Amino acid sequence: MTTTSTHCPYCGLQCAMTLTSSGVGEPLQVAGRDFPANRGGLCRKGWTSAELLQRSDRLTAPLLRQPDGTYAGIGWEEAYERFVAEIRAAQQAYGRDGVGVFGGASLTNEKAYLLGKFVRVALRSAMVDYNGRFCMAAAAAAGNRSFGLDRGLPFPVSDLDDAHTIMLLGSNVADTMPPFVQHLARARESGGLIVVDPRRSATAELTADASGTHLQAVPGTDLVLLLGLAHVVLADQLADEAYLQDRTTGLDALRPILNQWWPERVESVTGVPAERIRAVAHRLARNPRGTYILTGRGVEQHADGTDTATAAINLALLLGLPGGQASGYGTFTGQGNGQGGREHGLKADQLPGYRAIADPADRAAVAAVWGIDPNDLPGPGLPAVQLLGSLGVPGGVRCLWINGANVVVSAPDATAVAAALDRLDFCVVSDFFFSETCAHADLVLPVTQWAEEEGTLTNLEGRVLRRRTAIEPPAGVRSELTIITELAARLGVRGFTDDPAAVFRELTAASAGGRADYSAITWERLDAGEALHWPCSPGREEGTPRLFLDRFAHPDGRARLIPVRPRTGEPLLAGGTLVLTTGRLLEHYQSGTQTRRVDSLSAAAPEGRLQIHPAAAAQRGIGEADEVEVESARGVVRARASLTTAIRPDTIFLPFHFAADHAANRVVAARTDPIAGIPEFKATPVTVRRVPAAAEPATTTEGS
Ligand SMILES: Nc1nc2c(c(=O)[nH]1)N[C@H]1C(S)=C(S)[C@@H](COP(=O)(O)OP(=O)(O)OC[C@H]3O[C@@H](n4cnc5c(=O)[nH]c(N)nc54)[C@H](O)[C@@H]3O)O[C@H]1N2
Ligand SMILES: Nc1nc2c(c(=O)[nH]1)N[C@H]1C(S)=C(S)[C@@H](COP(=O)(O)OP(=O)(O)OC[C@H]3O[C@@H](n4cnc5c(=O)[nH]c(N)nc54)[C@H](O)[C@@H]3O)O[C@H]1N2
Ligand code: SF4
Ligand SMILES: [Mo]
Repeated sequence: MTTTSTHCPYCGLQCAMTLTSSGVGEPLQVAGRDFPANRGGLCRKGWTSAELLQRSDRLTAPLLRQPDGTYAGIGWEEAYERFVAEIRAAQQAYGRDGVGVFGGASLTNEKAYLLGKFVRVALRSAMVDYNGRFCMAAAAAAGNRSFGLDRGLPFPVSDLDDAHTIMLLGSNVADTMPPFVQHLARARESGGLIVVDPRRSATAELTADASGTHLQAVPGTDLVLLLGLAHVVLADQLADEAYLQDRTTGLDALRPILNQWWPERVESVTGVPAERIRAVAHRLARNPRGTYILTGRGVEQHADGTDTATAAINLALLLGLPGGQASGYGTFTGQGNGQGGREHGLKADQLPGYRAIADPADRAAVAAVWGIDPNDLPGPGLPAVQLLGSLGVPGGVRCLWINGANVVVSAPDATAVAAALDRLDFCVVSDFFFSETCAHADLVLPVTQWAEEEGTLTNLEGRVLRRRTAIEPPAGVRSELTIITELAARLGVRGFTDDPAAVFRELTAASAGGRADYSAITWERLDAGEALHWPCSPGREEGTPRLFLDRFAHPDGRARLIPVRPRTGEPLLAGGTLVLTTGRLLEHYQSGTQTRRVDSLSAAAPEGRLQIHPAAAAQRGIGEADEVEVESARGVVRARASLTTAIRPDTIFLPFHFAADHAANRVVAARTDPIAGIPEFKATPVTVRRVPAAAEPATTTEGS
């Protein structure tokens, strides 16, 4: 028997687990392992994660699409040669930016770093971005703008254990990070759990036990709600004047905006009663020590996501929370390596160490590590949605490598994305299963899974963790580190290695002096179990569990209060439309490539039901379990209805884990936040109608 200590393959909580093998070919046994984030707990996805290692539909050879549309297994040598020939052809015909890469934040730090380096150094293309753009981009942009730095939680998760008041905006941790719920225990008991969600989600339900608060705001109105809370803080003199004086700038520009958002006016927009707004503001101000404000995708995945996250930070600053010993603002990093993925150069505008690709000093620092002239580094490329929009059109990317994303399911306007992939001269997808996106590839490359590889990831609190090999990969699969190194060699570029420890050493060197500085972190220190939160650099070897205690990261050490205003334009609800919001089920992960293949998870949640209020359903003649169509300007999605009073009557909810006719992203538009480029996944105006059973006349289904 061998036991390996590692972490779950899925979300950003990165629960610690052990994998025990009782022999070659035997299934691995999963057990929770003690660790501050999960304290031995795992959710259903973690418990069943090892089932995916031995599935018979695992990809085990490169697949090349044949003229008749079928796929034939080929050798790795042929796969590399073909891919390189296509790269050369596309770059010759269309220039360097004719080739691009779409990455993912499930990749280890080493893979993310090497892939970013490959694009900039071997392809010399600007065109790289990743699915973290769909996820963390708004809160990241807001953190950078307000604090001068973005780390999801700027404090250890376990600090929350002592909190008496926690406001969660648009986060459903009870389903998305179940072991995290234990960190809410004290706030729940103290009546200080405040959840803002248009649904009475499993997390909102946690407010029931000790008179916590659930604010059921209209989707997309969180910015107004936050302005209203901040209004009360100023009007009722609850602000921390000394903190504002010493640690912030910008109040003068913010004040006139806040003055306009008194609670009764906010109620008319958000649907949240004015008295509850006042009560919540007073609760947040009661004792700043022990108070936290946290945001999730529900408030961030909007066309005004950056401004909404900023409004949450403004509120926290007025109360004096950020940079306290036992208080703060934070956001929940979603994917397993959502934090590290955005630090090591997969983002169109960034270089390793969370450096800016447009900054001359940052370019020079990274170019020196890579042994190239800074002038040879490309500039910023296109953010994810725009990158996908550029595929196969004049001036756009013609040859694309997707590595760690299932965009045909997870990107907005999914039908258009599928068509864009089909316009490419050559499309390569690396995955361990034949995802829906693989079906649009010319070449599919099979890669290792988490338990078959060594590496590091950075969890939602900026702590760097070790992923370890528990089992040999099937013959025929390769790590991305090997694939990248082989491709670089064939492109005649040196300086790439597939040894994860060596890549880690290189990335820590490349991060030295950057915002996310890993330069004092070593593989050995991680293996010894040290808790190392970045920045961790010479002179600061113990790492930084809590950021901003003395100063914020702007040159003057102060945080910025930013004058954000509600968006203007068309109201979401007009002429019988409903607002569709989308999100997650406990059982499924993301685009579902993995969890839809786990039998117990698929049995528990075989399909994505449309949550709709009984009143909205009755108006449309929809009954429980009826098949319905949801239609927007972009397309139509099908689902069976699930009638529930847990959702606002003007709002419907669909999970996005399902494919084809059931892919929620067929109706979500590719509308993005102007600052962060994050798509508006959380508010789409739609009409809903019942699909008649085969024998019924179609005319009975008219309605909206
Ligand atoms: N089971 C499971 N867990 C996961 C994942 C998964 O796919 N499945 N993915 C991981 C990843 S990558 C991420 S990013 C996280 C995401 O974790 P969460 O942010 O918790 O997940 P979501 O379900 O996307 O959205 C959270 C809540 O926002 C609410 N919401 C929708 N619109 C609005 C709005 O306009 N305002 C407000 N205030 N709330 C709104 C939804 O009703 C939902 O309950 O989860 C991680 N964990
Ligand atoms: N409507 C709607 N859409 C959304 C969201 C929403 O709330 N609503 N949420 C968005 C968010 S927050 C996110 S994070 C995205 C995520 O969505 P996706 O980008 O689709 O993410 P995944 O499904 O995690 O991963 C995609 C593929 O990568 C593969 N994979 C996993 N690990 C590896 C690896 O190490 N290497 C390689 N090569 N492949 C790997 C998986 O098998 C899977 O097929 O979806 C976004 N889409
Ligand atoms: S909460 Fe996240 S990290 Fe923990 S077991 Fe579940 S999916 Fe894995
Ligand atoms: Mo995410």
